[in-house]
Amino acid sequence: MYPGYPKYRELQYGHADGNQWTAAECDVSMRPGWFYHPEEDDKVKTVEQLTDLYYRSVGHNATLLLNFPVDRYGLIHPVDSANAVNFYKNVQKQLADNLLKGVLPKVSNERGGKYTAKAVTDGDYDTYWATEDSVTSAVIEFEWPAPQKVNRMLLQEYIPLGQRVQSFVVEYNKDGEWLPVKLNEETTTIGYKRLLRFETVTTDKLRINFTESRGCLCINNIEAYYAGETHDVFTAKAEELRTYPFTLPQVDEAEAGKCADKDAATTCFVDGNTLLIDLGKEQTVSSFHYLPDQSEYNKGLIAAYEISVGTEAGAVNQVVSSGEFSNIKNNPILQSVYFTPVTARYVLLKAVRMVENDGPMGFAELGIQ
Ligand SMILES: [Ca+2]
Ligand SMILES: [Ca+2]
Repeated sequence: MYPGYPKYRELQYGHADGNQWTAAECDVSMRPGWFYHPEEDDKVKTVEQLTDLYYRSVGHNATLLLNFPVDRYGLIHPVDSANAVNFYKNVQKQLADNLLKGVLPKVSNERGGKYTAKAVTDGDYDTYWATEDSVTSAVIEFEWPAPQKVNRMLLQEYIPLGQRVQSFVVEYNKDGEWLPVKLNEETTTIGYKRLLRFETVTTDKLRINFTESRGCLCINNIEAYYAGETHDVFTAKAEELRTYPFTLPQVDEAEAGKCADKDAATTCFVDGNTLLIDLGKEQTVSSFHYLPDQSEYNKGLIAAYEISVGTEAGAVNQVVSSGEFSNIKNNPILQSVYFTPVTARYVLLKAVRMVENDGPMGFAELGIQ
């Protein structure tokens, strides 16, 4: 790599199999452009926008480079200055009290020697928990003497030894059952530093299930926080809905495409009361997302459901969740169901009860994660 390197797409996305680790840089201006214009004094990035930017850059393994356009006197405008200072204070406040400091975790595998689990909460950058050479998946569990509110996590890999983690799930314990936290971002990579925002949970047990890694795990730091209640939204819009790729084997292909086109205005209608979803290969599955028909008639609304999974098309019978899409008739927004992560290729949705008794089920969008 050198200045003027022409393969700029590689610089943006990198190579998963590359042999060098490079820090990414997130280059942003406080204002709509790179120069000062008085008519943009009311378009300066707000504290909320800057805080969101921090989580999406610094919290995603990158450095944040914030540009301040100076005004015609060579000064930073007071609005820019105040928003930047309050942004800093806001991040400091959200990540003030590390709830995992000194908590001794339990792990499913440990290399031994100095690479023990307590290295992730000792506040020392150069100590890390490692698994044995052949072990590329493991669980680390934290327990508090009393339930805590939590909605942020910070994870770090010991980057001098490379970026390894390929997927993980953060789970909390609710009445003896492990459930994934609700978040609106992928949990695939960690790298130097990853910050996660998720819907507040109150729990005495938190765990991270590292499901896939390119080599044994080397994790040097894990922190958890309660940032207070913020305006972050953990329910995705149709165009932002993340999902594993899938097909609907029992539905006409053109019709099936309408629930996977990221377009809330197109709806796939399916006769009967079951829908089989094929992920093409086995995946770790922990949530089901369903955007109902968004036309003014909201056709084919499902009122009560049962979700099953399986590894063979003919035996999709392990029930992972059942319940009601409450208030779907009056408020047909994206419905999300979270359950204990399970390995499966097929997901079967059964409409146990429809809002209207006749007519097909309607799916504007579907997502499986
Ligand atoms: Ca450490
Ligand atoms: Ca659609």
